[in-house]
Amino acid sequence: MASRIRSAEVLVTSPSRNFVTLKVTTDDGVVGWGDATLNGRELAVASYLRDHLVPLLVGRDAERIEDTWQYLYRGAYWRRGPVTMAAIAAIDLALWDIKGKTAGKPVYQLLGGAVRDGVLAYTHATGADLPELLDSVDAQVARGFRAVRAQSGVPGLEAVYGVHPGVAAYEPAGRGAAPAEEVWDVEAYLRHVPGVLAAVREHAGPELHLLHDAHHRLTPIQAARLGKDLEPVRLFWLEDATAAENQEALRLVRQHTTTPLALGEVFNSVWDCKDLITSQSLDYMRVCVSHAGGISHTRRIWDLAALYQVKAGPHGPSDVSPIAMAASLHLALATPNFGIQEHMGHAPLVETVFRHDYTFADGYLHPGDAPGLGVDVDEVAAAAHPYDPAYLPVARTRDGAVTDW
Ligand code: EZ4
Ligand code: CO
Repeated sequence: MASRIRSAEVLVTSPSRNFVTLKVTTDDGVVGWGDATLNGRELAVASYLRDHLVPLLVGRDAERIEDTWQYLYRGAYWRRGPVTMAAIAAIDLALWDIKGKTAGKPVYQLLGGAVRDGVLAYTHATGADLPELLDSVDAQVARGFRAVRAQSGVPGLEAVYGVHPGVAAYEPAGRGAAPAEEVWDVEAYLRHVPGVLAAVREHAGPELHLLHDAHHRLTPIQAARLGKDLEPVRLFWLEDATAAENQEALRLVRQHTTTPLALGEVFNSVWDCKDLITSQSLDYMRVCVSHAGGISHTRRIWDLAALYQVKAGPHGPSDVSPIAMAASLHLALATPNFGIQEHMGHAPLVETVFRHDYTFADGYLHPGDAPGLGVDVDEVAAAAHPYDPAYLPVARTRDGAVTDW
């Protein structure tokens, strides 16, 4: 007997930072959870779901995940884009969660089963200066991480992406009705960062996987030079070396450096990824299940990437909720060309709302063996933390012009 979708509800909750969560319930009372969080644009996705997709879901066969995906993607006529694809992703994750719970199996088993024992994860190290960064790297290694992303303050700049402000933990979005504004000086960054990363390598030894995120801030030729400068550091990857709306840009970077390149956290469909993958302009594709149409669409991206020896390196900052993190881990465990999962981690308050089965030990994450995705949402705890506007910062160059943050 087909199980029908009885209801779908959107929860917006802010246990220290904002999340958009979808709860889908079937006729027989099975509940599936999805993540629709889009940092700084949360309510747009909540409305897309509430006002346009939820009414279409009620009464549909909960088992027909791919059919629902095609219906919502093609049926919109207006395809792609972060809002649309995050909304479809939330439904897709919730339906995979339901399928797993109905079958009594963890989702990775439904995806073909594990092809590895654990999911290699990297986390973030951050320091206003070098001594602080080295301490932060040591602390993450002491927690068991075998791969660490290193981000450093830059002399003369008050705020730098990936570097915590004062004593607070780093969180990309800041509270308030409008974005904070930061000053960005690319020359100062390019003068400072190669020496910092060389010192981190020297300190950490040859085995630790070191990563660095340039956050789309360099021109292609600046990115090429940074990649070249960093070759002796043997980075695991240089991330978002340049913006890639124009995909030719990455080809130029590629021609000049053997530093491995990763990109794509802001992409949301296979069409965004296609040229970079087929031209082998990068080594790791960064799309995340919750921003790229869910498990159903992301696995097609990973399959295309496999043909070109490009690996999966999914985005996993604090704005990807534990639901999407769990989904990413199920897919990673079952994907042959998986490379590494970002795992920034969440504040303890987040974990009181989202109780997850996934675990971390000795450098590896595992999604756990609970049926479905393995995440439960405490709705009472969620309701205690209503939406509180927060925005990613805006950056300006020293002359006051808006630039990429
Ligand atoms: O800036 O998720 O690799 N991780 C990142 C993140 C992004 C935020 C944006 O919401 O680049 O920190
Ligand atoms: Co990034």
